[in-house]
Amino acid sequence: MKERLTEKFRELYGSGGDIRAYFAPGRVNLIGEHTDYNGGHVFPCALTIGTYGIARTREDRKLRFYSLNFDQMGIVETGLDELIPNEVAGWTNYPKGVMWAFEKRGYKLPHGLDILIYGDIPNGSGLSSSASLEVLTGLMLKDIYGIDVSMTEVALIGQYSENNFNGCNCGIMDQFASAMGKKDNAVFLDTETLEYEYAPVALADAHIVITNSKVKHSLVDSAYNDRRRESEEALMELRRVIDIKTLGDLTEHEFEEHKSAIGNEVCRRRAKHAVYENRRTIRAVEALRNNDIELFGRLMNASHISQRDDYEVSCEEIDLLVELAWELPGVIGSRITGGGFGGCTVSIVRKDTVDTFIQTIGKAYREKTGHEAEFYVVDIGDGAHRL
Ligand code: GAF
Repeated sequence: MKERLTEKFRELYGSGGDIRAYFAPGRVNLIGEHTDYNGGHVFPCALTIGTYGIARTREDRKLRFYSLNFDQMGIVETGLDELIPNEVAGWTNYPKGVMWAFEKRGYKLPHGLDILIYGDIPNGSGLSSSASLEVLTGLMLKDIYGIDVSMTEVALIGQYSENNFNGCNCGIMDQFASAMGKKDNAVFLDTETLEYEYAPVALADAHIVITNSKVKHSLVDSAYNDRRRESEEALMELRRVIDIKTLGDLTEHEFEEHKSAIGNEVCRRRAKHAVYENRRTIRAVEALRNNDIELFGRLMNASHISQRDDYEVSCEEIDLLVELAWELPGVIGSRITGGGFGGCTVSIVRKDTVDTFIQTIGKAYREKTGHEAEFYVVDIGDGAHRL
């Protein structure tokens, strides 16, 4: 891939100079959904698909971007002194946002860049193509300009740019997984303290399978931001009766004891999900460490129900995929993964039933929705790195 992209880079921008190549992965979250902006835990892993970037510095302050995923846009030209979000600029708002965020944090970007991007994460699948592009850009700037910034900070800068430049109030999970992922491991992250541990995902006779619904409902970002606001409203009300910093501080029991302080029924359900999902995630990691994969699967199923009924981030197509999976022998657990409102499910499936899983679900889903689902048997890869 590196050679092919470097050749394309030379074709576009000419040869010579110090041309560098980078990769930042997408992620799949195993459990711990919508907990990362509620002070809870998450358990994602980095994928082997993601975003590739080739870059070379320029002598002036110009920026030139080209994406093989958006050939029709051609070379997009802008400059380091023009870092403002702009609808026409499409995908380039993500790397521009990261550059803006670096400068905001006081890291000077002394000169411009020529950049070529290629991503192999399916569009709109919810497997974090934008977070991987942000982390890729952060790593590129860190390496090319020799900026002394940790990869955790690169993740935080990516999140900051997404929140403040691109208008989605996401948590830290996606950028963190892309920056800090580790081959064959999931990252058990406390999103309040940013303390994390790697947990080996050795499933013996099972695979992680992602099913792409190929559906993405509109208004995803605004619905996501609404969920965040509703959770925060619930937190404010709970704080009047119990001394907590985040919803992640609460046990299920404490929540049940104090939930009547939340006046609005919808906000109460949002908070319930955040509290219970956090506890499920902690239990699920413990189950994995004890090789109790059946319990891990049951917690995944409960996570789905909670997102469907209390957090309301699922949709018909995703519920169908999950319910079809639950009916099949050999499926240990299945749930919606990522931000929601379409995108993907994640399932743990016994190796000898993976083919049946793909055929049976693919066929039933096609018959009922007219959509062609896609399936990926997951390899867990490393976090962002130079190639
Ligand atoms: C999206 C967000 F970007 C993450 O921060 C996280 O909140 C996730 O949805 C839901 O768990 O991927």
